[in-house]
Amino acid sequence: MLEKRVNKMNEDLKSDAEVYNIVQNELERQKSELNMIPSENYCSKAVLEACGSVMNNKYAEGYPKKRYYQGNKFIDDVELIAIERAKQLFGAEHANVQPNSGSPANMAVYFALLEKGDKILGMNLSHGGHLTHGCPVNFSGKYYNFVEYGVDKETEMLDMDKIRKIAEEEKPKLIISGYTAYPRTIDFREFHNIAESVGAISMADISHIAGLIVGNAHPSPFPFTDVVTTTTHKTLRGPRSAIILCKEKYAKAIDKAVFPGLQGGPHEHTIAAKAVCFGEALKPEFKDYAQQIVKNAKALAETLMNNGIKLVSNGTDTHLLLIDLTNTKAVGKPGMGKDVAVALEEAGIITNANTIPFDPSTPFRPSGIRVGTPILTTRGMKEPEMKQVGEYMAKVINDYQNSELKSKINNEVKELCKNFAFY
Ligand code: DSN
Repeated sequence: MLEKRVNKMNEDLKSDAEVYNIVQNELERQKSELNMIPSENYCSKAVLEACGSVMNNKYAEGYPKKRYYQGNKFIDDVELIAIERAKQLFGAEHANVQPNSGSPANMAVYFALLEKGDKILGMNLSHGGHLTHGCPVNFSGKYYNFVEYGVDKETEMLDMDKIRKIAEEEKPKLIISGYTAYPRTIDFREFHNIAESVGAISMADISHIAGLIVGNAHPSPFPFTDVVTTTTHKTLRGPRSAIILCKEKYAKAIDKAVFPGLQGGPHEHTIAAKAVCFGEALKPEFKDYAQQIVKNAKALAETLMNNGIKLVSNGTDTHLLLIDLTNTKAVGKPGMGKDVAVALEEAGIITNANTIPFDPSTPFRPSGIRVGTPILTTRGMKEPEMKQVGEYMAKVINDYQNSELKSKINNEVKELCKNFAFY
């Protein structure tokens, strides 16, 4: 069905042959490769259609019923639906659905609740924190005074006692939980308790696991966490965008920081697509999807570990696995993430190089590979396919310079993908 739609859309796109060909190539790539970047997903046909709808054509600075331009009756309708569905989905008191992406959403929270130079406690970037959680070259690291916690060296997991101690010593104004490369369950309740006990605001950036949270496959940060940000295109399987959810007492400040503080006209076509995404995630079958993502990640983890691949924290509770190549015998040296990610790509398996906790190499030559199961699960793959995919991955990682092997696996991957086409 979508294919027809895409093709129909592409009829008009043919007027620009160069772009048309690129879009067709990308469509084919998405179909024929195993896309395993944990922050990506294939959204539904309905979400894509909303993104490509005439809602694109309207300016709507302001908020529903309080716009600076006329002609926003239907835009208001769709934004109000998006807000109501977001609140219902997460059990949040307030939702701002206008942030264009995850980084501006986090920026809006800092702008709303902090002064320049205020202290924020966040996760060390090489242990899984996001750029906007204090990277020195990002606005966050430049404008705020970040102090950090990390994972325990032995378990490679969060140690809440240590985090509490740091919070008590540092007395930050904001404490951030939620990560881009942490495969284990996050104790949001304890994070909030720690924040409350030191007089800080608790913030959870649940971008990676939002879909798992609404699908009851990971504990929720609601209703206790003060502010929650999330992108909408990862496990939540919506359009490329973000939202902010918060307690009512922070609503005014958050709204003001998003508009007029940071953004102008909201992208109402994306807001329409977010409304569709939240509607889909409210359906009972989304819970099955979210839970299957985790089952698939666990099956993949087991196969990899059985084949001599070392995983950070020796497993996963989520959609994400982090491979430690320094402790994987066949590679066994620092800084090989990119080489192995390229080898996997040559075999039709798309992942990304990533730092691992206490990485002996640099962020430019990290020692890990980050892998996730949201897209393969969207395509309908289950545990047996994860075992197969894990075998493919292990073979490539354990013999990453073998061109013949990579080409053979690439052909097998293409065959596997034919049985699980989504678009
Ligand atoms: N780029 C996202 C990720 O891959 O996790 C975070 O912004």
